Amino acid sequence: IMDLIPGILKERLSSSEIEKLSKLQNHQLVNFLNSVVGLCDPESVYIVEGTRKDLEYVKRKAIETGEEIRLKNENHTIHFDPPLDQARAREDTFILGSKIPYVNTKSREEGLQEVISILKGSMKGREMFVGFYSLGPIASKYKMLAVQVTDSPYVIHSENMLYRNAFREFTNNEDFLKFVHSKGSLDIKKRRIMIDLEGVVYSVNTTYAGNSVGLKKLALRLTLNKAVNEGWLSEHMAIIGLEGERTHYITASFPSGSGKTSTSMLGKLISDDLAFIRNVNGIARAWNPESGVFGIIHGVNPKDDPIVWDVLHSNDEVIFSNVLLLPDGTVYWEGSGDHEPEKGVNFAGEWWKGKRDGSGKPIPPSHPNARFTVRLNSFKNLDLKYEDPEGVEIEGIIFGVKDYYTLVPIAESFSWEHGVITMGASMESSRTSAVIGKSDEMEFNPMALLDFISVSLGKYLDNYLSFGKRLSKLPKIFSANYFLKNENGYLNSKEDKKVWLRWIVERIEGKASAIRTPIGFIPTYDDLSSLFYKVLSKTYKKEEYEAQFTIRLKAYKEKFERVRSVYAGIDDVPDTVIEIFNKQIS
Ligand code: SAT
Ligand code: MN
Repeated sequence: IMDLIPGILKERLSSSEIEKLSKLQNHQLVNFLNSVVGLCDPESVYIVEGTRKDLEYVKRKAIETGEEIRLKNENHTIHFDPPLDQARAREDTFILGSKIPYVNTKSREEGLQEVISILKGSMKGREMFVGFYSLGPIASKYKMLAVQVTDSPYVIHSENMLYRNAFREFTNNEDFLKFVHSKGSLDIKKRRIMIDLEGVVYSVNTTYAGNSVGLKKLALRLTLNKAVNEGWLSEHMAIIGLEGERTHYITASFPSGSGKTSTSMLGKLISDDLAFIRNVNGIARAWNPESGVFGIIHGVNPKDDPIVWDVLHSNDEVIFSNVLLLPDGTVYWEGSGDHEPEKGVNFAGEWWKGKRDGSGKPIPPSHPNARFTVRLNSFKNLDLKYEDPEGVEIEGIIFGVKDYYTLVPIAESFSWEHGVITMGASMESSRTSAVIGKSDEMEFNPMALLDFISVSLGKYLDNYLSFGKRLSKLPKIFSANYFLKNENGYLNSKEDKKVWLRWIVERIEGKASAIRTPIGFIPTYDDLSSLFYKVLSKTYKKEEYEAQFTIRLKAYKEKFERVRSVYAGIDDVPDTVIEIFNKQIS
């Protein structure tokens, strides 16, 4: 058995690790690991089989290397990313291959050469960890296997919480996705994330999870490509069960930081971020490739987010990242409702009230993209169907944006095509702090996939439209916007989204009526007024309804014209897309 393991790899494995690896008898795996070891030159290799001992070992290493610091609650830790590495690095992330409009690409040869030269010897003196996971329930025939290799115990620790361990599944020599990550020297100038659609992703000189934890958004580029080629959907969507006469499952696509996680806390939780959707016997069924949540912590407070708040204050395992560490071993983040402390330690080092950076800008105590990492089974609203190997039936899809100027709070499309094109493919949203750069500028973000799309938008939409054609029962499509404003500020309070979700349930059950407008169906005042009373015990005034649901026709028209011109400039966009825009605009 040991003869199967080639030279360089074998040198770095202790006998206990050889024993673990030998259980799998997996040539593809061993060859892959051998090539990474040859390239990155770690001192030793640790195989994470997933036993309790392994999980403890990884956590201990995260603390010993200083990547995590233990908090007062001994199941909680804090991790800091470097000051300029607090979010997804859009400019440093490339899909390898030929040019695609709206996708950051690099030629395969050039990209591989570049990243491989940076990875050369990058793990010297360090231990390399190997983790084994499944995207989706282990018992599902649709599961996808993935291996993460990294010199960061924080990355593996996060993955052990966010993904299902699947070590035992690697005995069958099935194909698996490959993720190679190294902290390297953390030199931002040499930060690179190269995505080879053949199934390997390389990431170096970064620790922010959106760039380093391969199975999250790096895998999304691979699975999206696979889905488009195979006729299913791999989406940036939450999956939520809404109570009505029975539970109705919907998916919800929102750009990071515009209400996706908070929406998923209003129902039975299946997923807060990612969804795989397949046609199973004519029905759209969805499941969560993940088993945990890497959520934005900014603004999480006990009144608006009681469920998340409880998880963060429980004795379950939590990794906080880029919040403020206080002298007593607890943490603080902005928007928690707690008093802002005088001093502490944050991503930029020692912190005190009023501290400024080199350019004179105030340094906030916690980063706007500070995060928490927890397991799904810590949430009291978790729906056990999340482990269903066939997923849950999807009856509705929400495309949500953060748009101060145009979109009504909730509307339903006329049809699958109309929804996919004028609601999903037309998404424009205020830029989030989850991406490095200026936030709050409006940007084109179709299906909340701007950063993750790995194929041409034409090909992507073509797949979406034909996916619908093959279903015998079509989910209804809705657009949502929690952020509409007028001169006096927001037109909605945070809790109003509960009413919009209830309207969706009533539409699915055929109970609520609707008004046909040029942009789709909107709720009637009478229905909403009774729902506001039922759901929030609130009186809903006619003036509020009018302010929220008057269609801002000029702004809608301009938006559709902008987006139509985007699609008109892309070669392979299906004719239906432009036709539907033309019809919508006239
Ligand atoms: O930064 S991540 O992409 O991992 C999380 C998110 O923004 O959705
Ligand atoms: Mn996300």
